[in-house]
Amino acid sequence: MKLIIGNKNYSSWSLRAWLTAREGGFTFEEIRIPLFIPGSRERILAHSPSAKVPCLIDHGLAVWDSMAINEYLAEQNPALWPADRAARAVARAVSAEMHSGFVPLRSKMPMNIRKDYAGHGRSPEVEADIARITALWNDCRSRFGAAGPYLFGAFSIADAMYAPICFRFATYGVKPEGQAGAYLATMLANPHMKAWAEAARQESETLPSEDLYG
Ligand SMILES: N[C@@H](CCC(=O)N[C@@H](CS)C(=O)NCC(=O)O)C(=O)O
Repeated sequence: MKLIIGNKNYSSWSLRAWLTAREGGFTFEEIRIPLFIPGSRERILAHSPSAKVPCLIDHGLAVWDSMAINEYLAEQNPALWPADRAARAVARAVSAEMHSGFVPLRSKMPMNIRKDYAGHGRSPEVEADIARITALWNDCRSRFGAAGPYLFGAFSIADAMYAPICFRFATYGVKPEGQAGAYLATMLANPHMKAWAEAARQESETLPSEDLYG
């Protein structure tokens, strides 16, 4: 298996698939293609028909888009979704909500692990996204999280989908209230998350379009 990803500092969609693959116990070769520099698009297109990362290659089969990759991995390791039907339905709902939503937060607070942008990006629309994510995390933790520290107890794809939000909250100094705060700490202490962040700090490329606040 090969996983094509972008810059670890910036590529939030890449993190969502990479973390699922790591937590799911998969062995894979990581191919990192720095984004938005001359030749990036051609290099990505050599693997990914959408010209975007992440893309998984398994025995010659290309699977692109973070959710499609995560579902593909879950078919091989069903423990990546909660076992309980109701919990699984909610896990899929919150994952889909992340995949298709939170546009204000994603545009005003792009993932940028190396930076300290505490206090930046807090438009009313972003505040609404933060409130919704906090409520959603608290709801998942209180209804489904009893068996462990993650949204649905054990690690699931829902956690992978919100992993870049955790790095954003660290960068932009967002401190969610209630169980959501403890959940954020759990995610930031996850060994795979720490390894990803450490690799992001070692990267040399900078993208001025993403370094919004200096
Ligand atoms: N919906 C896609 C989004 C993928 C995406 O937008 N990836 C960005 C990097 S995080 C990308 O490849 N950008 C390169 C480009 O647009 O040229 C997913 O979930 O994987």
